Amino acid sequence: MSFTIIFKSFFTCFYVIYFKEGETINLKKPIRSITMRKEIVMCAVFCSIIGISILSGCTQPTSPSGNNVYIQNYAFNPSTLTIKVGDTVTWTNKDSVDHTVTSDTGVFASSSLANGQTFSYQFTTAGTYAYSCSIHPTMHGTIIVQ
Ligand SMILES: [Cu+2]
Repeated sequence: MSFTIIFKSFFTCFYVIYFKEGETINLKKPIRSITMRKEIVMCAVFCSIIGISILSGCTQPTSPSGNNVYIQNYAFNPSTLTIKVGDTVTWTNKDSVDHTVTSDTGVFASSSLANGQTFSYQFTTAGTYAYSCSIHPTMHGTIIVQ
């Protein structure tokens, strides 16, 4: 899907240039004009940037695999994670701002996590553990230990 968008943008642009020049699309035809070549290169770069921007805007954050929680876009992802007794959960801060992983009932508490930093906690008792970020109290997550 990603490459399709970039490819489409590029060829739409390519088509516009050819159309503007009063020619039809013929990819086998050599591009003689240096100005046109420059234009096309610029266009390709521009379209790639646009394509990538659209993509990054459209891409929903994907949930990490295993007993991992990503802290991204001011949210815990997944917000609810179900694990087994004895499992260790690792939180990774993917945001550029600091966050914490703080149990609502005082069971665990991380220090302030900068971008790329992680916090792990092993759950040895079954139950439902609600937690939040102490810096941003609107950020909530739940670990269900079965
Ligand atoms: Cu936070």
